[in-house]
Parts: sequence; C-alpha cells; structure tokens
Amino acid sequence: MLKALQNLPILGNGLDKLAKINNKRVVNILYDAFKHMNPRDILILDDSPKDLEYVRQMALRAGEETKLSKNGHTVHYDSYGDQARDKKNTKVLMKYQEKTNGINSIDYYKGLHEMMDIMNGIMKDKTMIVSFYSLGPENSIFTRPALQITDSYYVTHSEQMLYRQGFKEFQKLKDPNEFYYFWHSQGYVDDKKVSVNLDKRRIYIDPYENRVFSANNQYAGNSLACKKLALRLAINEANNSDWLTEHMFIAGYSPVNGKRTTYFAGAYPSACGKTSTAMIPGSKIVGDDIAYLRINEAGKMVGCNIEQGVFGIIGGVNPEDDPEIFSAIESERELIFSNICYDEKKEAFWKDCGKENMPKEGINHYGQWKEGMTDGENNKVPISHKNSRFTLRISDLKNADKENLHNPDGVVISGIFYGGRDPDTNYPVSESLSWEHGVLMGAIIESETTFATLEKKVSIKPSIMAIGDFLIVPKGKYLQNHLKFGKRLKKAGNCPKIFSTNYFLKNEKGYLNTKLDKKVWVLWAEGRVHGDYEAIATPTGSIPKYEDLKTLFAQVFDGRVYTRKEYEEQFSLRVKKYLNKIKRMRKLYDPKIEKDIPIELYHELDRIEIQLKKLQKTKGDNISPFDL
Ligand code: SPV
Ligand code: MN
Repeated sequence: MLKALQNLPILGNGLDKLAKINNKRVVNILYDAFKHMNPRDILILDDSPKDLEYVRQMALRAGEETKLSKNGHTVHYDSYGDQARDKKNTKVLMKYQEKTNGINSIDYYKGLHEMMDIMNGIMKDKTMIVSFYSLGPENSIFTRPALQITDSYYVTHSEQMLYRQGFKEFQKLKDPNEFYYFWHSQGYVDDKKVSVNLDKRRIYIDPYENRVFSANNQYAGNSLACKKLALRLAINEANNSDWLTEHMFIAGYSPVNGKRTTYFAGAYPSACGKTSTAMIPGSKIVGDDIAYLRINEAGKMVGCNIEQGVFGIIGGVNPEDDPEIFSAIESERELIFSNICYDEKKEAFWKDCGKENMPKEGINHYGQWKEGMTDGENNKVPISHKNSRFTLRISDLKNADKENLHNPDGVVISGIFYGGRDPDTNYPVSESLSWEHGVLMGAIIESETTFATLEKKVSIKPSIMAIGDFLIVPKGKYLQNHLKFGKRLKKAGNCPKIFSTNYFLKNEKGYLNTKLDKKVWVLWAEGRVHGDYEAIATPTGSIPKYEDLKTLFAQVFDGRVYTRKEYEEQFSLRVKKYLNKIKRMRKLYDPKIEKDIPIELYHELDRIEIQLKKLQKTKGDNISPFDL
C-alpha cells in the first residue's frame, strides 16, 4: 500500500503513521501533492501531544508566529492585503458550464489547469505538513473527516486548536474514500514571513472530488480549509441529502435564576454579533461559527459544532462589552492573535480594548507602526486591522458547555436566530409566525458590508441566512432543503421556533441599544420557547410586550429601568422601510433570474406586503407597538 511513498523524503516515523491509517486514497493524494508541489520533505502528524508541541515550536521557529509576554500567547501576521476573505478569487470548479446566479464559478478543467499551474513547485525548499481532522465530534453521525496538506505551521497550529484531531478517525473510516482533502500553500514569503504573490492568490473548491486548492494566502478564511472551505463542501453535501450545514453558533441559555437550559442556533453575517450572542454572560457555549443540523430518531432537531475553537473578531472586545471573551483573552493559555498590535513589552493591544496604556507605536498588521501614520494609499493605519482576531479553544472558556461540546449526539436545538446589521428597518427581536416565515426571515437578512471580506465599499447587501458568501448550490435548492427539513420536524411535532434579531438599529444620535441588551432579546426568545411570555403578532413577526421586557431588563441588569419611550422607538413597525425591503427582496428573488425559489417564500412576501399596506392606510408609515 505504501510502496509509492517509500522513496519520498518522509520525516521521522511518518511512514509508520501512514501505515496505521492504511488508506489508498490518502497515499495517492500525498503522492500527487508531493510530485506536484515539490516540497523538500514531508511531515506526517498524528494526534499526539508531542506532534502538537512540535507544530507550536515550528510556527515560532519559521517566524510565522511571535511569542508575546503572556504564557502561551503568540501573534501571527497576514500579508497587508490578505487580512480578510478573498471573495473574488474564491471560485467553485463547475463542470459543463453549470453556471448559477450568485455563485462565483469557473469551468472545471480551466480552473483546475490554472490552479495546477500556480501550485506547480510551490513548496520548493519547504516542508509539506500533513495533518488529519474530524469535523464534528468523533464517532458521530455528524462527522466529516478531513485531510490537510499545507506548508504553513501557522495554518496547522490554528487547525489543531480549532478542530478535533482526526488521526484516530482516519484509522476507522467506514468508507475509505469518504473524506475531504485540501492542498494549501502560502507560496513565496518575504522576510516578514508573509505571502508575496497575492496576485496569484486563488481558492478553488471542487465539489465533485470533495477537495479544495488554496494558494498564495495565509488569512485563515482563505487558508484554513477546515473552516470556510470545508463549509462550502458540506453545504453541497447537505443540500444533496437531508441535513443542514449552517453558518451558525450553538449555545444554551437559562432564564435569570432558572435551572433549565435551552439551546439555540444562530446565523449572523461576519461581525454582526454572532460570537457575542453565543458568549452572552451566563450562556453555555457549544460553538460560534459553523453547525451541522440533523433530525434525530426522536424527530428532534439536533446540532453540533464542527469546530472546537473560536476564531473571533477582537476589535471592540473589552471588559465592559464582552466580559467573557475579554477575560479569556487576557489570561495565560494557548492563544494566537492575528493582525493586532504589540508594544515593546510584547503586550497585545487592539482597537477599543479598554486598556489604559494604549501604545503610540508598536508592531502591527502594517509592520512597524506609529499612531497617525498612513499606508501607501494614504489610508490611516489603525492600531489593529478591523478584521484582527484571536484563536482559542472553546474548552478554555469559562462558559464552555463542557458536557455537550463533544457530544456525538449533538444538542437538541429549540430555537433559531437570524440576524444582520440593519440600521433602520427590522425590530431588535421578533418571532416568526411559522417555519416558512422563519425561513423567509433568514432568506431576507441584509447587512451593511463588514470587514471580513476584502471589499472596500460599505453598503447594505443581502446575506441569505448569513451564508450567502459560502453558498455553492443555487439559492432555490438551499431554501427548498430548509423547507423540507421543517416539514419533517413539523410532522414529528418538534418544530423549533425561529426568531429574527437586529442589534444595530440607529437614530441620528447612534445605536438604540447597548451591546449587552442582546441578553434580554435572547432570554425573551428562550421564554417564548417555553410559553412564558405572550407576544404581539405583527405582519413581520411577533414582538415582545412592553411589560415583559421591562421585567427582563430589570432582572438582567440589576434593576435597570426600561422606559416606554425606549420600547416605542425600538419596536415601532417601520412600515415604509419594510415595504422597501420587500421591493429589494423581490428583485433578489426575481423568478426570472432565480430558479426554483420555493413558492412558500413568495407567498410569505405577498402576505407581509398586503398586510403592511393595509396597516399603512390606517396607521401610517411608522406604527408604535402600543398601537399594534
Ligand atoms: C467569517 O468571516 O464569517 C469568519 C471568519 O468566521 S473567516 O474565517 O474569515 O470566515
Ligand atoms: Mn464565520
């Protein structure tokens, strides 16, 4: 079986490790990768603490990470210009011109040819690092095994923290051909150890072979294939089957002074409060980014986090706004910062970190940094990149749901949240009137563009179920799958409730809510799941009653008074704005462009529009919740 590899420069006892895995497809993939990318040698990693430690050390030695003052803390920098996802150059390899609206694709053989050209000899003089992961808990129906090939120790180190180790899983694959695999190379790097050939940065997804090729990049959203690249493959798999792959956190919430825990999954575009909703003080966090959802034998919706770590945005994390995350980041543990600033004492700083001793100079994502300096395009260089991040293990968090984090059965999910970054239309929280309306709530998420992608312009964009950036199947197919899933849950009598949230309503003076207010919206939703609160039905969803929120605000924030005025401004039905949103959604889902959008969603749009117009005639463009 290993014959093909016997004469290759495999380090240490790598061949013995491969013998344990005993998988022909793995052997063939490694052979092809070696022949094509031409590395100096090959490092095969298993799950042993020794191998994990070796990678940590090598990330430092290779200069991909630098030690900071706190024990276990390191910082990694991506190339200036590679500090977010590259949507333009991330493409799906598609056969027979299966071009689909909204999916960035390239002809299969043309794309493959281009990629092979770029990756030809790309690992010259480098070590090809091979590691194995389990996306989802081990021994679970959720599990997707993944094989990563890269020349970056930072990528390997990050994946070892963010994903469950899969060497054992690979030793017992039910189907030896069923796994994802990835080739990644950072390409040529300069003295600062950052990728240089960004013009040749490409990320090509091959759903036919369940593999991804990624070259000339380091930013995790481009390079860590287990993250957003495998997400795309899993979306394709789920939508050709009967489960869901979602851009969702999973967390459990308990009422104030209550004992029960109710699990929710929530989809939010990048930088719209997903991690902080999962980490609300008092929550039990299972995951913050990617969930697989299935229906179990009892007919209930169950979900698991396919990751075991957090790659979270660090800007704005301070003791007041995100106490749980801040305390985790500030204590000694294995932790990788990316694209933050450090001073001469090797202390880490980032925008709005709430520290008093902010430095005026240091090393940051631009290099040697001084306050007020500008980059080559005359843009002011902030202390940290807007998309600067931290990587840590969930099990290191105080509020980790230790009992369920690796539960092979997943957790039963009773509620779903959909949220965006919407300055002027949607309520802070509302409950869908049905599963179908809930699916529409997800399908019509819009968001001011954020900094997790390389696009410069800020505008309001649709972000279907917060997964639009990653969809590699047509929207219609994806939405049909959600409706079918809901039908099965309804039949079993276990349909979770769906809620829409919006933390970003503004008036001319600023946001209408504080960052911490989301705890009240979440606990209201948690109570609704158990029938604790009544709600006011409106065409766009059911909203909380003032008295319930007043009680919740007082409970959650130690007697904080929530005024009728605040409630009225936050929960007014913005009829005109919503009607405009419907117009935009009709364009987005124009049946002439988008095929196979479920009819149920058009019915929901029609219903909301008719009901809103009727209300508009009698009550105007902006209706107080006290008049609903
Ligand atoms: C996101 O942008 O949704 C992230 C970070 O979670 S990335 O790894 O870039 O996808
Ligand atoms: Mn994400």
